[in-house]
This record gives sequence, structure tokens and C-alpha cells, in this order.
Amino acid sequence: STGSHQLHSHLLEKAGIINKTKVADHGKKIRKNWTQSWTVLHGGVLTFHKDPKFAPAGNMNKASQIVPEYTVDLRGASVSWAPKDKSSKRNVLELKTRQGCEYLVQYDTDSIISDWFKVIHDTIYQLDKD
Ligand code: I3S
Repeated sequence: STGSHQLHSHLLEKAGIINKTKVADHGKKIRKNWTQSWTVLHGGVLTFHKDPKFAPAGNMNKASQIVPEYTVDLRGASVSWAPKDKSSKRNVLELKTRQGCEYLVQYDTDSIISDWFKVIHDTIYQLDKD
């Protein structure tokens, strides 16, 4: 059988902590709420997890702190460096999905945000060729 490992074997994977905010939901502008996020790229899907600081108290093991907040299908998405008017922060990426959802992704360290830009950009390109 063709398992998910085989299906996604050409796609890049990455995980780390970055700052993110959603700014549009299906074409409707929404209020920014910047939070740090454990972020995972796997199988062409980018998943932003909830900030464990805001996880419910009680039964706090490490695994229960990893709760998805947004899952972003990168197929048909676009990523670019955000125009200066989108944020006062440095090193901001703008990620737009085919479904009209928009996210800003940011990290002060140049190398960290550049690596995310490259991996997201290359994944979108790979998905486009499928
Ligand atoms: O694009 P905006 O509206 O200037 O974004 C800022 C606001 O969301 C602000 O919160 P308030 O909703 O309390 O105004 C945030 O604290 C800022 O971080 C947002 O701007 P930056 O430039 O950081 O993306």
C-alpha cells in the first residue's frame, strides 16, 4: 500500500518556534493576535500550535501542551516577505492560502526566518508540480 510516508517522501519537513498571527479568515480581515507557536511542516501542511502558556491548567504533561491552533494547506498557497505596512516588526513573512486565509510569520533572527521562508516556498513549488 502507499502509506503517507511514501506519499510525502518528496516534501520537506521542519519544526521550530516562531511568532505568528492570523490576519484574514476566508477573505475576512481579522484582528491580529501575535503569539509564539511551535510550528510543524509535514506532508505539505503547516501546523501552528497553541502557545502552551495559555493551555488549560491540570494534567500538564508535555504531549497535552501540543494542541493545534491553525493548520495551513500549502497547496496553492503563496509566501512572500510582507510589505512594510503589514507590520512594524522585522523579518515578517506573509502566507496566503488558496481559501483566502492569511497569516503573518515573524522571527527576529534572520537565519531562522530565512530558513522558514525557503522551506515554505520550496514546499509550495513541489506541491504545484504534483
Ligand atoms: O496592524 P496593526 O493593527 O497596527 O497591528 C498591531 C495591533 O494588532 C496591536 O494590538 P492592538 O489590537 O491592541 O492594537 C499589536 O499589539 C501589534 O503587535 C500589531 O502590530 P505589529 O506591527 O506588531 O504587527
